[in-house]
Amino acid sequence: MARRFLAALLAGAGFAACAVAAAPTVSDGWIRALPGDSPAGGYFTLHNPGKTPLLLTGVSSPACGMTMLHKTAKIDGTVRMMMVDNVAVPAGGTLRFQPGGYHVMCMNPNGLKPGTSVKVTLTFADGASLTTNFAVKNAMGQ
Ligand SMILES: [Cu+2]
Repeated sequence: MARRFLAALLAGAGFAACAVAAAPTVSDGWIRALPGDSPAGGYFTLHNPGKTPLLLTGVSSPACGMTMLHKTAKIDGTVRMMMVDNVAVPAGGTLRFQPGGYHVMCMNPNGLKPGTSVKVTLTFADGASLTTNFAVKNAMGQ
């Protein structure tokens, strides 16, 4: 009886491992801490190994208070930041959130200390989420 239960458990674990293999990954996450209470930009590389597009719908961190997904773009010759509801990563694609492009805006930073790291959670349209550590860097990005 116990052996049978174990076999079922292992089969379940194998299935879970397969599902994880196609899960999105985040790398090179960092946040630019600015002096005072200035909003801080968050940057990272998001890879979608799946066979369908991945839709990022939100990013949150206890160190950010409110957050927004932003895109920096030139409109009528002026560089502006626009709020976006979501960001799509094509199947098998990689999207870099970087200065001058897509980024996360950390609106109410608290306790962002260069040299430390903070937990950041990405949420997707299918309800999945991914928590990872972002390095806190100074205004120079160091
Ligand atoms: Cu912004």
